[in-house]
Amino acid sequence: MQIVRRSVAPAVALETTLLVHGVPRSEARALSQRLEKAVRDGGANPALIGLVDGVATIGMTSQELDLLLDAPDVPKANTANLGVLAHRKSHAATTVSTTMELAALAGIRVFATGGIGGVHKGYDTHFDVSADLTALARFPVAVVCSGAKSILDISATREALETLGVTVIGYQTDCFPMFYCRESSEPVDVRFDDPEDITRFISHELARTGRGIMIANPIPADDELDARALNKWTTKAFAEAQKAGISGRGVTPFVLGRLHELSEGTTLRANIALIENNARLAGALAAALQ
Ligand code: PSU
Ligand code: MN
Repeated sequence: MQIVRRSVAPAVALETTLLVHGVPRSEARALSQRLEKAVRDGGANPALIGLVDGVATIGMTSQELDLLLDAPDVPKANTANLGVLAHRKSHAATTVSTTMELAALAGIRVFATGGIGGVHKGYDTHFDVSADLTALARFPVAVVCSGAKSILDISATREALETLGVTVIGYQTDCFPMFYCRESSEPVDVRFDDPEDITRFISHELARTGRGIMIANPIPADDELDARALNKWTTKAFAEAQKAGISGRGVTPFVLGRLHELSEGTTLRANIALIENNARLAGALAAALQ
């Protein structure tokens, strides 16, 4: 695989899937700029990761992001299809799983995103488990996120992280957050209140285990959504996905997109607020990790 590495330490990895598939096209450029600024405010350098004409690019330029945003049907790359898309010289947006893989390759130890993929609801009849979970067990990167997306089965996702041996740190919380909501009924493994303490821990732990760590940073209280309204929109979005025959990699982007529409932008605003908050914390952690 051809690799271009332009990241400058201390770097924070950012993913392209949330820009290309997670928000409306019209919002993506502004969001990428906000995230880059938040990482800088935290004291580090952003490194946007994606596949540009088949080249794994760590530290994409805004022109390269434009190529992806202007191209029709950019595929979503997880660990199963990243190599194939590189081989075919395709553009691709990297998910949490492949952003972790490429960040690890470039020696980047901190990554900021919104929410990881996990175990989808109804997995007993329709098995859909994100490659993000196994990536967390494989690549030594600390992923700062707001837990798992509320569209997932949160307790099954929490159990899967446990099975895979992924340490889940709660930043100033005892509770595993649920993306748009600060709390779920699931616990974290350990609570840390001080970013410098997290830095000291992850600096040894990533090296010791060679595995990833999840740092769960709840959505800011002012941006949190009402769980009941969210549930209503989520149920509707999933029913529509099923009716439209959406499956596999298409499910998450479809459901997130419909939530943004059904909620008239409420989930989109919350999504942007939580990612920005994660980018700021990730910036501070990466700066202190040096
Ligand atoms: N966080 C967001 N929006 C997103 C995602 C994360 O705020 O769109 C993306 C990430 O790229 C994550 C992917 O890896 O959703 C999960 O997709 P799947 O469920 O198909 O594994
Ligand atoms: Mn899936």
